[in-house]
Amino acid sequence: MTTELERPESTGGRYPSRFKQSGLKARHLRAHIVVVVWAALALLAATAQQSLPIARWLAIHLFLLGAATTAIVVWSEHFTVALLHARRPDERWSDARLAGVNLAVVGVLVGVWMDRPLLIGAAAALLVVAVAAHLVVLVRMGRGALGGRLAPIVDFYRVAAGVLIVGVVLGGLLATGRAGAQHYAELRLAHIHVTLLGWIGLPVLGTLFMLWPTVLGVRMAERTTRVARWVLGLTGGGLLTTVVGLAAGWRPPAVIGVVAYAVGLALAVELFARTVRGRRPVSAAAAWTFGAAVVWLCIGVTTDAVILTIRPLAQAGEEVGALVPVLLIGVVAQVLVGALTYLLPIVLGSGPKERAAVRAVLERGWLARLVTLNGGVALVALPLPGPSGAAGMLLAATAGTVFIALTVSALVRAGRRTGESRSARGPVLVGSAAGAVLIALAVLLANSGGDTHRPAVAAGAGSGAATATRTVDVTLTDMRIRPSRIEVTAGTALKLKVTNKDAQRHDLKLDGGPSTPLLSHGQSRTLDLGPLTKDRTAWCTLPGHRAAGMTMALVVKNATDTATSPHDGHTTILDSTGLDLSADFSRGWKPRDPDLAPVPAGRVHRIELHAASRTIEVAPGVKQQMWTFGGTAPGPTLHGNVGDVFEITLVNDDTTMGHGIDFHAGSLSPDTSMRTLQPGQRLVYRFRADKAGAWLYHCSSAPMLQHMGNGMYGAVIIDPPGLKKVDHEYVLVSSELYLGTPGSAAQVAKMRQDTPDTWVFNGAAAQYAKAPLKAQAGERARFWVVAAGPSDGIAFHVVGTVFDTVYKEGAYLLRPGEPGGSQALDLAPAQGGFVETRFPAAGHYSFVDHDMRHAEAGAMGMVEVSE
Ligand SMILES: [Cu+2]
Repeated sequence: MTTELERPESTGGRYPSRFKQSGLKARHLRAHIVVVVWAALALLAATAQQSLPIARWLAIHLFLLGAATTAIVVWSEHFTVALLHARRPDERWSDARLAGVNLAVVGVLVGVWMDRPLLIGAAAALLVVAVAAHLVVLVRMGRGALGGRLAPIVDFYRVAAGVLIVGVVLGGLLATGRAGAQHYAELRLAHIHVTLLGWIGLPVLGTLFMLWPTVLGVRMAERTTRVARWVLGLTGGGLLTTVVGLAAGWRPPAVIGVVAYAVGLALAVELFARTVRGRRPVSAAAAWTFGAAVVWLCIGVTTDAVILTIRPLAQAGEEVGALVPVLLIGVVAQVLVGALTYLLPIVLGSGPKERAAVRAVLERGWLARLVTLNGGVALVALPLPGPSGAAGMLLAATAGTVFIALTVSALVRAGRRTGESRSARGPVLVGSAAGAVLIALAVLLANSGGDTHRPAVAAGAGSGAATATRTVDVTLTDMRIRPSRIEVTAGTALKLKVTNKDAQRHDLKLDGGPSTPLLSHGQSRTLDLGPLTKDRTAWCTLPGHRAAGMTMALVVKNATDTATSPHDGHTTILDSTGLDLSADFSRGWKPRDPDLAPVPAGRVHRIELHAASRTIEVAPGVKQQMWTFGGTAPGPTLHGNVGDVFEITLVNDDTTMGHGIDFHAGSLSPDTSMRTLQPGQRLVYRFRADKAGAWLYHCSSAPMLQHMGNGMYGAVIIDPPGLKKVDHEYVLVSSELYLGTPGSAAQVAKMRQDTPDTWVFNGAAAQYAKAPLKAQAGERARFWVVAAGPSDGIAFHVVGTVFDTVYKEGAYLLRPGEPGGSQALDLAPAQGGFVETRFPAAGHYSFVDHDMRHAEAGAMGMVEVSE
């Protein structure tokens, strides 16, 4: 028994006959345009990782959920018809299912983008319905159909559809926050395995059983049916075991399942390898592309098994996550490329001549593209330092972009012939696809320009032929340059081999040049200084690093010029001229809203925080560059109940330096969650607020004095259980403020000496004196106070009132009805609490830091109480 697919085209096969029905051809054309548009959007998102929120998530899901899913739904239905000799399912329903899938995908993507849990839930439900309908059709086509010896392949599609439903449910739980905090890491792992190895991996394997010999132009091996059954049993069963193991947080079954999957994969690969003959394949381009994809799948599955074996599940997520781009590009993109290269000519061409023409377009430069793409994947996969990963992505993206462009051009040609193009729809779709590709290309080109690998400029090199030469190893570590002082005799030609051993990036610049580029961890550069005739200094140019002590002196012995005063560098120093607190803030200035917003619905609170520099009016008429979380200093106040989970995505939008974050409200190992993120990096910081209190959060990157002193802090308020409602609930974060260029020597000196220019509530001096809080006589108010420092605490007092409630650092010191009263809430740096009082009558009640140096310099405000 043979199927039409077993007849290679080169032998004059009848396969294309089905596509002669122009309706089917037009539908396939449309479906492929959709695939191309999804793929192009994914490429675009992948290039925008620095600027777009959730860009990495978007790129992965645009590609897998958009492009790959559309392709799998279309082709699995088509192949099922062909393999089972079944009747084609009703066209309109097929279209409806495909539309449902695509609509659902749009809903999921938009829902996650805009953080709308309801939309995510509804879209996920629609996706489940559409995929379930697809599954039903695949199952029903089996009934009464003749079947063939390739019938088991259809089972791959059926199992995959069932698996996608599981994947969507898991993804929905994760995206809407229903997964909870404890099992988040394990469920995410389960989601990744189900979707990548199941929904994508199984149809790919199944299809290859028939497509591989077809592409090679050889007969299918006799034992294909048997092997296919075994492979499905091992991979499907293994996947089920893995997912159950992961979901239950139990490692042994997870490992066993992946190993079973790997054994199944090995069986398939063995069959594929034996199918290869010396003959010239029908499409060498498709054959090599499929071959490469299978190799990456094997590498991915093996690495996955190793990671799950040696890492605790809670920590395996990050490493498995690093595999995702490898599988995405190496396997999924490559299988798509191979399948389209072989199948599109069959779909689009109506005779051998036309087919050959389409194939010629799609195979243009295939060998170069194959090498580029796989070289790129290898660079991404290998644990090489810094820029090689980005270079790999760029290579792979270039190959992908070229293929998309070729596909678009093939589709455009076919569209012209089908007559479909007479309606406006075809050109519009093709046009938008082409536009997306062009934009992707432009972004890629734009992004590829900004590398820092200019060679170090040699100053005076070569002029000291007769002088002694000395090379010194210099390391950058712990915010220090070691050695910090080098002495040489006059005329010595000096070379510095600079190595960065710090987790943060640093560079080394000498006064008057040369300088190294920014060095990542482990990178080194040699600077040739030539013969040294006078003292010189060197430092790290990253903001604040020089002030924190990253300087080095090069001292010439016996030199006539013994001046050792360091140069002043290139930082402009803004001297504090004293603040005029009686002046007005600029027009359009708005005070920071001091009201505590109610606890948002749900037990999981998701916040995306961007670390970025902003210029902010910090005192009447005084603007200052601040380092911020979320564009404000202090950063946004988080509010929750005991037991709530906070999922903070920190994105470092700062282009010049690294930042991290530390939430005092949760307890967890600082090692990974509080690490420094380099520019463009992101981190998901998840903690459960198990204890009530007014907590500080702040930047966790060195030097913390500068990062906090420049504004990177905020408050987390966790209500104690049973907290009574009051008429007004305010949050006041107190801090010092240091004017001047952030990181400059003068500003950092003020921080070190604890001589701030002003003390402030919520980031601006005297702001609530200019814009008083409003209340009515007899109303009850609660003041949450957090002392952010970085160095000074606070004695919070409201003039004209007595506090009847004091809650400090997790406990009540005083409750209403007790005989005592309180006058000030004293907090050391990083402490927090609240006080409550009732305003007895109309009037102007000042609130202050009762350290009068602080109050008079800005730490004061007003509650205006009316009748
Ligand atoms: Cu920072």
